[in-house]
Amino acid sequence: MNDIFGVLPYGFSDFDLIKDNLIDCRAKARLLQNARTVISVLFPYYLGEDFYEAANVSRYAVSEDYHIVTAELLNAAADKLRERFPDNVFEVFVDNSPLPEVRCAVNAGLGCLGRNSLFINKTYGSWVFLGEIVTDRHFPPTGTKTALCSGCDACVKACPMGAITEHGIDRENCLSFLSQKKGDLPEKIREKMKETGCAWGCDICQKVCPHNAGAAVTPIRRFFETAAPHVSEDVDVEGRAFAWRGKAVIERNIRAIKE
Ligand code: B12
Ligand code: SF4
Ligand code: SF4
Repeated sequence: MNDIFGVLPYGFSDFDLIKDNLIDCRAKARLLQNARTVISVLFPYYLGEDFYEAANVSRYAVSEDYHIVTAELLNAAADKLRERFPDNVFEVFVDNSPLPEVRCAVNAGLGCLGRNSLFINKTYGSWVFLGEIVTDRHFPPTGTKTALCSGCDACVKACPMGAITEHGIDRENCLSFLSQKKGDLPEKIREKMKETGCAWGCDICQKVCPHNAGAAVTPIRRFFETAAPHVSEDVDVEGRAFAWRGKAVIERNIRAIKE
């Protein structure tokens, strides 16, 4: 399979393990009725600290929109799988999908679940995007046990919104969620954003995580080539992770962190 996924870490898990945890969304209709295996693929995106010195958006939004990059890589892999296994179906998913992606990657043995609700890999830390190929073909599972982070609570203590609770993320209170909301933001949220200096998303619960110390940089060259860490109000949103919300939202946030 290395000829299919190249240097990207990947693993297999039984679809049955997540069939009761599917997320309700439109893409659910694309799920195969007789799905057997989820192939989880990791897309590391860490560029190294120097790249983020002038950043005013979250690290995941620094390079070209990951939905575009990962979908291209996953579709190319799915095409190769279709050639090799012509009797089977291979369906690509990323982010906006019925698959609980963190759980899938943990099930495939690729890493552990963080208290910050994110997936953490030994080499790349939590600086990875997750994508999947679902198929009706059986592949032997590569994970056998559920794994949790060291539970140091650094993320819980560092979260400026107190959004990491015993029951997971209080998403309505998470700055990442709030930065994507349309309309006016309450003054206290604008102030929090200004304190963090981040106009899109939030990285605090990842920056403090000891599993991210010494994370390896991405082998995906395109993330380096397209890196634009500092975003100004006249940014061209085309091809950026914040484009789907429209220009007004990122403009509003940039004003908020400058106020
Ligand atoms: C909705 C969403 C958000 C929401 C809510 C996030 C949340 N944690 O609830 C908001 C907008 C806040 C958000 C923010 C971010 N997100 Co987001 N988000 C999603 C999305 C689309 C769905 C998540 C979801 O609803 N899952 C279902 C609910 C039920 O999950 P849950 O409550 O967390 O519980 C799950 C796990 O805890 C796990 N679990 C619980 N108990 C146990 C026990 C065991 C033993 C195991 C194995 C698992 C397990 O299983 C549960 C079900 O999946 C996923 C993509 C996807 N399809 O999965 C991306 C995703 C999770 N997001 C991603 C990213 C990058 C982010 C941000 C880091 C972006 C940023 N820098 O601002 C932040 C991080 C905030 C945070 N600390 O979570 C990546 C995470 C990559 C990674 N390494 O984990 C994903 C996977 C997208 C992708 N394709 O790469 N996100
Ligand atoms: S992304 Fe930011 S606001 Fe959201 S849980 Fe993590 S530290 Fe808290
Ligand atoms: S900071 Fe600590 S508790 Fe939070 S995800 Fe990382 S190891 Fe787990």
